[in-house]
Amino acid sequence: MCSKHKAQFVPLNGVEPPDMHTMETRAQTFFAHMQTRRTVRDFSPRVIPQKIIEYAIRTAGSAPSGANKQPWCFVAISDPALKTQIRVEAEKEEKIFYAGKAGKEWLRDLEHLGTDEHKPFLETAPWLIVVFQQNYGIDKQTGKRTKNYYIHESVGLACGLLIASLHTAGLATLTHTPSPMNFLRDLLDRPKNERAVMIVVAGHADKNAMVPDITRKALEDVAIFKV
Ligand code: IYR
Repeated sequence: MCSKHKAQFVPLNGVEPPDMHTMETRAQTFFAHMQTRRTVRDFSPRVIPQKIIEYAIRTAGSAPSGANKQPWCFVAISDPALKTQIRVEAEKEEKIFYAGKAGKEWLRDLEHLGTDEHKPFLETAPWLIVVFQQNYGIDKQTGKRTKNYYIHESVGLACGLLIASLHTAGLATLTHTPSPMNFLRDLLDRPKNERAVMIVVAGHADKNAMVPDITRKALEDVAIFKV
């Protein structure tokens, strides 16, 4: 290692890779598990312990990020009054969106999902996790702006892990993106360097929950192997 770089290294975790058969079984098992994840819009009010949400956020925080800046903040809300405020503000925006702001093509593309401006799940679901991206950092000592890199990519990866963790815990999730969602920064007292990117709604699905009949693209439609 070149001595002018201030890199400090520690040994990798020391976990032995599994044999090929175990590897394939694990990959297949994880695939089958993730295939059962669906975006859910009908939630049960059943309470979910905060501990589950904490683990999911810690898992999200294990995502790779540009220069390891970890440019994210997760605000987890179970407070009913705050959830109501979020619903009221989100529905104001959604009303405008569905009344025409989205444009004809976008609204037509959403028809098969059955969505509209009503967002009862924002009050019904036990947890709303608002994910913020940090457009720049703030040095704790000097208070000066610091740079973040690949912010969208990093936060997107963290959201993927957040959803995978919640799904693995046995919870239903919804990635909700009221547009625009500037109101969330003010409502949740977040600083100017942060911008809300999505609300991850989490809880148990309602026992009568319905989901749209959609399929996932086949491997051959999304993957190209050059071997
Ligand atoms: N934010 C709106 C609209 C919406 C947009 C997309 I792209 C979706 O995949 C689903 C919904 C809403 O939440 O209803």
